[in-house]
Amino acid sequence: MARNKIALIGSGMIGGTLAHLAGLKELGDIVLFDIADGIPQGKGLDIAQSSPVEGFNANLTGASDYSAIEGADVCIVTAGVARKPGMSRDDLLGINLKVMEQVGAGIKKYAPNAFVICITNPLDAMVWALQKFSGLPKNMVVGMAGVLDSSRFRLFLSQEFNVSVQDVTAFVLGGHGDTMVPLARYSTVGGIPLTDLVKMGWVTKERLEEIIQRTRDGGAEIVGLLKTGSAYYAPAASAIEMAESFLKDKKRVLPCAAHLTGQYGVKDMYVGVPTIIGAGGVERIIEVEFNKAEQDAFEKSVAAVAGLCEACITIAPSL
Ligand code: TXD
Repeated sequence: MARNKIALIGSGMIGGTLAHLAGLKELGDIVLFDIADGIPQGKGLDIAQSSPVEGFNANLTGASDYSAIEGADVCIVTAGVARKPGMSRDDLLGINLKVMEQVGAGIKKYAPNAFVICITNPLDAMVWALQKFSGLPKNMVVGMAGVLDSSRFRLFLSQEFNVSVQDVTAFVLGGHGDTMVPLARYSTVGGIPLTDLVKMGWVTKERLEEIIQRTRDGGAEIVGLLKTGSAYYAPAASAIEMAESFLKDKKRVLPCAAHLTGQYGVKDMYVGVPTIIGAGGVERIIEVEFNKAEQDAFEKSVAAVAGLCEACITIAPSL
């Protein structure tokens, strides 16, 4: 059986880490793409030169021409710019929206059967625009945010309780950003919901609220430390988990920004919800019941995403 082909559109910090992880996990042959000529070629060659030492088999190539992604099974999109001092959110949105238009056209032409994972910020609006620009089936285009946000929540909880990260599950819904909705009722340690752990005296409500806030601010905490960029190891690992579930038809239950057609009362928008990812892309969206507080938080988050989509339509009326 021929190897799968993984196209990484954007070969910056996350793109390079994605290539390294995809190689180490032998997910397939890897094409790094970027407009910055030399970067994808250089990173591809560097990682390929680690393969004899690590003992993995994968061809890694770099390109600045979309024809190189032809026939890709998975495309992971990180192309774009990150916010720099003095830039408004709208500036970032405008620039990255143009990038999504180019990327969408490239995918439509050369990899129309791919499973597409968008990472570029502002995530929920960019994945929505990318699906429209590419014209790919909505179940084959998803955004990565929930796996990362949940992973951050899981880490902080495991540290708080001094238990293995493996035994902590977490549930984070809504848009990626300040309004994300970590759900304590559906997050567990060894199957015990956090709300029960509060009753059992493992953690106070106040302390849990602090951990939830740290999760919401997870991206900003890293930016504050790095100063020159944003997180890339954990975002790359998260997208690889999604790609692997698709390629191996694992049917993992993963929170992703998925296209909603009425679920949770939301239509034609991408918002973070629990999904099942398998060979059919997003095979199912899981709808859970909210209590009043959760519903309010989710609606607030959806409103923030809707605002971003409206800003996109103002810039690109064809959307
Ligand atoms: O949870 C999440 N979704 C995120 C999102 C978590 C962390 C970071 N997140 C966002 O991912 C971040 O705000 C950025 O929008 C993306 C990529 O982050 P990364 O850290 O990898 O950014 P880099 O290092 O700046 O890389 C971006 C690359 C860079 O090499 C540019 O030359 C390239 O994108 N680029 C392009 N490639 C192809 N085509 C076009 N038009 C293009 N424009 C820039």
